[in-house]
Amino acid sequence: GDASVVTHALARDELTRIRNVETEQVAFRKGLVRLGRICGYEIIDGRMETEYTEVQTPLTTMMGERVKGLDDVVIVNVLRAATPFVEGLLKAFPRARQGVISASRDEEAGMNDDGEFPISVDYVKLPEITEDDTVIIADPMLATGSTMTTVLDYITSEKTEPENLLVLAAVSAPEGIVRVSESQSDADIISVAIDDELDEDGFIVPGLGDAGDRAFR
Ligand code: HSX
Repeated sequence: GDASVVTHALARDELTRIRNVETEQVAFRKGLVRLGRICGYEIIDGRMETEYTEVQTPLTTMMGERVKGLDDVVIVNVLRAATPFVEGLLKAFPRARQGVISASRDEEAGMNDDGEFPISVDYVKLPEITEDDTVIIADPMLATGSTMTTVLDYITSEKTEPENLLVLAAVSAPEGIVRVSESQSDADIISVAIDDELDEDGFIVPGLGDAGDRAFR
């Protein structure tokens, strides 16, 4: 898979606002929702096809255009930070089926020598995936990539391979992009920004802090 950034100016605008340490909980959450919606529109614009179809207006008939594949979308919510991000994505994909995976880093254990965290997975509920599906795994942060590679293992162990497998993040670290690309060649990574580095605690720098805490605490 490849890695790309969302180039829409509004995506950069929203991300800059939620990076700001002054942005409090409600504004942070709303910003993540808006960012999710913009990312959804960008996925539609960049990756989905349209088809021409006749439409009857009140005055005449004409050729209109519809987006194909909007009924074949699965959004996977990586609890908990992704919840507002997914709420935004659902505005772009209102008929998407949803999966939920509760996966989190064992922060106590810390990073191992390979820069990886142990991941605990507490709950997994996925809809059936078909070969026509575009599966979007949403998590605002891709740091070491430990969480996402674990989540991807659950998706790729399903019996059917989806047509498109997308990892969507707001902010990624180069380390996480490398880890996901090396372990999951089928997944394309889409991120609003790719930041500089990880600190010794595995936090993205400059980043936006802990997205889950900023949205929910
Ligand atoms: C945060 O850490 C995010 O929401 C992700 O779920 C996770 C990313 O860290 P990593 O596993 O990529 O290091 O809770």
